[in-house]
Amino acid sequence: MINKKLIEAKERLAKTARNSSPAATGKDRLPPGQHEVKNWPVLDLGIQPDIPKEKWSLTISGLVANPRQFTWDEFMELPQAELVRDFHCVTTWSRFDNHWRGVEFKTICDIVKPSPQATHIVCASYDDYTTNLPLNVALDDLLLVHTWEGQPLSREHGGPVRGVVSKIYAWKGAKWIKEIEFLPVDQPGFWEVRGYSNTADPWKEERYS
Ligand SMILES: Nc1nc2c(c(=O)[nH]1)N[C@H]1C(S)=C(S)[C@@H](COP(=O)(O)O)O[C@H]1N2
Ligand SMILES: [Mo]
Repeated sequence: MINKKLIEAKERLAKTARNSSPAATGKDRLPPGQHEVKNWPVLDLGIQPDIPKEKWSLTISGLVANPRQFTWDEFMELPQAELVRDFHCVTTWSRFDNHWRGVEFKTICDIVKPSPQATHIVCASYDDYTTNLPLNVALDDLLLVHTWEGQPLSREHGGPVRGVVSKIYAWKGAKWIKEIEFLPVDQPGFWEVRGYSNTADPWKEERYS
C-alpha cells in the first residue's frame, strides 16, 4: 500500500510553500536553499517494490518507430555510460559526485527512434509512480542507472534500474523504472499533479507549482 499520509503531508507542504520566497543563494555548486549531505537518504511512497533482475524489464512505448521491451540481459548489452553527477532532492539535500553506471536515455532513443510528434516522455515505475520530462531535457540529462559507487543499485534506491537526473530535482528520476512512454503532449506525473513544479530547476528553486 502506498503511504497516503506521507503523500498528503507533502502535498500540503507544496501548497503552503509555493508562495514563500526562495532562500538565499548558497555556495557555487550548491543550488539555493540546499545543503550538502554525505549519506544518501531514501525517499519513496511507502513501498519499495522487490523486482529481481530476471523479472525486471523496460518497455518503450508510444510515439516511436520501434517499440521495444528490454530484458535485464538486453539492457546490459546496450552501450554503457559512466557519469559522475550531483543529486539534488527537493527536500533540500544535495549529494555531490555520485558515480553512476547505466544506459543513457539518448542511447535508447537511437534504437527506438522517437517520431517527430513526440515532445515529452512519462517514466512509470513498479510502485505506480510516474514522472514526466520534456524530450530535450531527457536527451540531455536522463541516465538509466543500475550501478552506484561500483555496487549494484540497492532496492531501496530503486534497483535494479532507476532514472537519474542531475540538472533538475531528483523526483524527476523514477526509481524501479518499468516503462518510458513517448507522448505528443506534456502529461504531469505523480508529484507534478500534487503541487510540485513541472520544470523543477534547482538553480531557479522551482520546487512548487
Ligand atoms: N518509483 C519511484 N521513484 C521515485 C520516488 C518514488 O516514490 N517512487 N520518489 C522520488 C523522489 S521524491 C526522490 S527525492 C528520489 C529519491 O531517490 P532516493 O530515495 O534514492 O534518494 O526518487 C524519486 N523517484
Ligand atoms: Mo523528493
